[in-house]
Amino acid sequence: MSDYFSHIPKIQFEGKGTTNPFAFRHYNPDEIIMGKTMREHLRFGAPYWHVMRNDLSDPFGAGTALMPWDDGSDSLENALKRVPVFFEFLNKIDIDYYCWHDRDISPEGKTLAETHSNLAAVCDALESEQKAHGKKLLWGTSCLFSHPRYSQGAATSPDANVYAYAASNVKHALEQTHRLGGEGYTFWGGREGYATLLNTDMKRELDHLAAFFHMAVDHAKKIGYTGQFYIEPKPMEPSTHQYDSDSAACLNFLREYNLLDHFKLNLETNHATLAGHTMQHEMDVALGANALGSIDANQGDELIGWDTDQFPTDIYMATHVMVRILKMGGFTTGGLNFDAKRRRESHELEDLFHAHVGGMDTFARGLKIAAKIVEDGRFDELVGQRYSSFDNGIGADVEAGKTTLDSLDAFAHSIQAPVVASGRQEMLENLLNDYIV
Ligand code: XUL
Ligand code: CO
Repeated sequence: MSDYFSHIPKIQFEGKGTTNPFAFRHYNPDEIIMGKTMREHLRFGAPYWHVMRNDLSDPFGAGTALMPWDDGSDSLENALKRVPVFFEFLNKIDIDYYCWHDRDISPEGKTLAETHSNLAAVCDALESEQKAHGKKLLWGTSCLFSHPRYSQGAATSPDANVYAYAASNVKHALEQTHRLGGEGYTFWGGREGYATLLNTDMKRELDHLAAFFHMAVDHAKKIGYTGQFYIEPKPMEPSTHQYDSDSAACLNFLREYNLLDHFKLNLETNHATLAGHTMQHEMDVALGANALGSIDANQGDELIGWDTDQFPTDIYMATHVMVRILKMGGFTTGGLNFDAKRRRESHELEDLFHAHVGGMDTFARGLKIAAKIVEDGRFDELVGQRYSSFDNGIGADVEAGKTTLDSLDAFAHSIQAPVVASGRQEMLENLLNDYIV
C-alpha cells in the first residue's frame, strides 16, 4: 500500500453546508435517487493517463505536476511503482472504475515481444490491486497515436507493416482488458484521418479501418470477451480531419461496414464542442441509434479552440447529460470517465482531489436535477404537445407510412393554410432554470 496522499483525508459526503474543500457537497454515494444509489447511477471512472502520466506540460512549456513517486524514466520498474499510487488515489477519492491505454500503464520495450510482456507484467499488478481494493476496469484501449510509427495512422496507415503492428497492440490490449474484467474496449482514432487529401486514399483507408474493427470483434469472440466495444468520436486534433468526426459520422461508418451490432459510442464533451455540436446533440444522435455507450466527462474552454480536457463544472451540461442517461435507463457497461486534466498551474497533489471532487459534485448535482426533470415530466409533456398533430389523423398516417404525395396534396387542399405554433424556446429555458436553481 503506497502512502503519498496521507496528508489528504478520504473524501466523504459532508453536504452543502461544509467548508471542507476535501469533502463532497452533493455526491452522496449511497443516496437513493429514482431507485438506485448515486454510485450506481454515476459509475465514475478515472483515466490512468491523466491521473498518473500527465505532467501538465503544454506546447509552450515543461511539465509542472508534482509526482514524487515517479523517477521520470520509462522503465518497467517505474511503471510498476505507479500502480499502487493510482489505487491509493482511487480509494481516497472513492472512484470505483478506471480506464487505461496500454502505453500509459506500461512502457514500449526494445522488441514487440518485450512491449507485450511489459504490458502483461503491469496488468498482473493491476489485477491484484483491483482485487485488493474492489476496483473495476471500465475500459481499456491501445495507444495507437503517440509512437512515431503511427504518425500517419495505425489502422489507416498507408504502410501494411504499421497496420500489422497496430493489430498486434490491439490483440494484446484486448486480451489484457478481458483478463482484468474490463467492461468495455475503446477505439479513439486520433491519427485515423489525414493531414492532407493530396496523399490520401480515403476509401481505401476506411476499408482498412473497418477490416481492423471486424478483426477485433472476431478476436473478442475467439477469446470469449463479451465486453462492449466503443468508438470515441473527435473531429480533429491531432489529425486535420479524423474519420470518427462525430456521432453521425461514426454511425454511418458502422452501418456501412456492418459493425453497428458490435459497437456503441463513447462520447466526450470537449470532442462534441470541437465538432461544433453540443454534448446533448451528440447524445441524441447516438440514442436514436441505440448506440450510446459511455461518457468521457470533461469540458472545453470557451476561449481556447483546443481539446483542453478540463474538469466538468458546468451544471447545465451535467444536467443535460444525466437527463439522457436516466431516460435510457442508466449505463450498462459505460460510466462517467473523467477524461480531464488539471490546469498547468494546479500542479500540487491536492489539486488532483479538488479537480475530481468538483467533477463528481457537478455530476451529482446534474443527476439530482435530472431526476426532478424526468420525474416531473414537464419537458416531455411540452415536447409531446409540440408534435401532437402526429398523434392522430393525417400525422398518424404519415408516421404509419400510409400517405403519399398525392394523398397529402389532396389533404392540404382540404384544410385552411396552416399556422404553426410557437416553439417557446425562452419559456423552456426559463423552466430549465427553475429546476437548476
Ligand atoms: C483524446 C481522448 C483520448 C481517448 C482515449 O482526445 O479523448 O484520451 O479518450 O484514447
Ligand atoms: Co476521451
